[in-house]
Amino acid sequence: MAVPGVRIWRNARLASMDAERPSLGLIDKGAIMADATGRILFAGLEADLPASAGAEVTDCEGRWITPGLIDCHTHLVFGGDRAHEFEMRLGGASYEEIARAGGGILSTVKATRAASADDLFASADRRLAMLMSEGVTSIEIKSGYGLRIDTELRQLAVARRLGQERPVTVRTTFLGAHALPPEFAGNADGYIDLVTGPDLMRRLADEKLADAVDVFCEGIGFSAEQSRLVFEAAKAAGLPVKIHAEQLSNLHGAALAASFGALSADHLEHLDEAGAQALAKAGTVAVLLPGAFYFIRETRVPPVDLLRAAGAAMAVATDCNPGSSPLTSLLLALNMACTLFRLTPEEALLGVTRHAAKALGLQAEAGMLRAGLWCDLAIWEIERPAELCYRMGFNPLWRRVWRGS
Ligand code: DI6
Ligand code: FE
Repeated sequence: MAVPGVRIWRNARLASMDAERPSLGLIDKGAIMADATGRILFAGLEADLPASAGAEVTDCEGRWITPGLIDCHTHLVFGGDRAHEFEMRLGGASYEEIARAGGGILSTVKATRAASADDLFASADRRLAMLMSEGVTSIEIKSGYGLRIDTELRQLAVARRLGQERPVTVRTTFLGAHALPPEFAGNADGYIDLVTGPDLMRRLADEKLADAVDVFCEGIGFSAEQSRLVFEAAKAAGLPVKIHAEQLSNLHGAALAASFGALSADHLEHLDEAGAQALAKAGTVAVLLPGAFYFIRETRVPPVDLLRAAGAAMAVATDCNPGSSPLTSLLLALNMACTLFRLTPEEALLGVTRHAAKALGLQAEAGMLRAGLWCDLAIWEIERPAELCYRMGFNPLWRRVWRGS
C-alpha cells in the first residue's frame, strides 16, 4: 500500500539527542520516517522501521543525522554595521566606553530606525541564509534596536516575515529594555514605564508579535529592579521571560529571572554559585555566548563547572548582533564553546539542539530525533559528532530538512 507524503532517511547514524537515551542518544544503523505533516513518525534502528511501501526514501550512505540546529539567541534584524567601532576598539577604546559615549547599541538604533522594513528584511535574510547553510532549522530573533514602539514592532514583524518566507522556525523576543533611547536620557524609569505598558504587552501577546520578553540587566543596561518590572508586566500578559545577565558584572539577574521561571538566562560570565543553583532549580537554561566573549575580548569565562555541578542545562548560541558578536556561524560558536569555555563536544552539541529547544520553550517540538517532534534534520558528511565542534570555518552539511522536506 502506498503511503502518500511519507519520507524516509535510511542507512544513517543518528545522534538523536533524545533525553531518554544516554549521552547524545547515538543510534548506529538508524533511520527516520516523517509523515506528510512534517512530524517524525519513527526514529530508531533501521531494522525496526515500520513497513511503508511508496515512501520517498533517501539513502544517507552512513552519514550522520542530528536534529536541525537551533540558534536560541540572536539579534538578527538590525540596520547598518559597526565596523567603525571595531576599529576604535582596536585603537584601545573598550566596549563599555564606546557605549557610554553614545556609540554602541545606540548607533545601531539610529541605523535601524532609519531602515525600511524591506531593508531590514534583506540584510537579516542574508545572515539567516548563512546560519541555515550550516543546518540551522530554528532561530530566536530579538527586537531591541528600535527602542520606540513603532520601530520595535517593525523589527518583530520583519522577524516574523523571515519565518513565513523561509523554511525555518522563528521565535521572536521583545527586547524593548535593551538600552535607553536618546529620548529618555536620564529617565530610565520613564522608559521602563513605556516598555511595560499593559497595552503594549497585551498587544505583543494577543497579536502574536512576540513569543517571549527579554531584558538587558547590566550597568550599561537596566537594573535588577527595572528588570523585575519588565518581568511582572510580561507575566501579566502571559509571556515567558528571558534575561541578558551577568555579562559584564554580577547584578544577580539570573537568579531574578529564575524566580520568574524564565526560559533562559544568557551570557553569565559573572554568574555566582547561588545563581547557577537558582537556574538549575527553576529549569532555566544557561545560554552561553562564546562569540560575544571572544569579540569583546572578555577574560572571565562563565562558570561552567558551577553550572555542571548544579545540573543546569547549558545551551550555546551565536548572539548574532552588530556590536558584540557579528557571528553568523553556529558551528564556529560550537568550536568556541569548547576551546574558550571548555565545554565537552557532547555538552556543546546538546547546547545547539535539545537544550537550545528548551531555551525557546520548544522542547516538545524540536531538538531531538524522536517520534512526534518536527522532522527537522541536519545530515552531515562527518565521521563522528565531535567533528562538528572540532573544525573551524568548514561546513560539512550534506542536506538540511525542515518539517520533513
Ligand atoms: N548584550 C550583548 O552582547 C548585545 N546586547 C546585549 O544586551 C550587544 C548589542 C550591541 O552591542 O549592539
Ligand atoms: Fe544578546
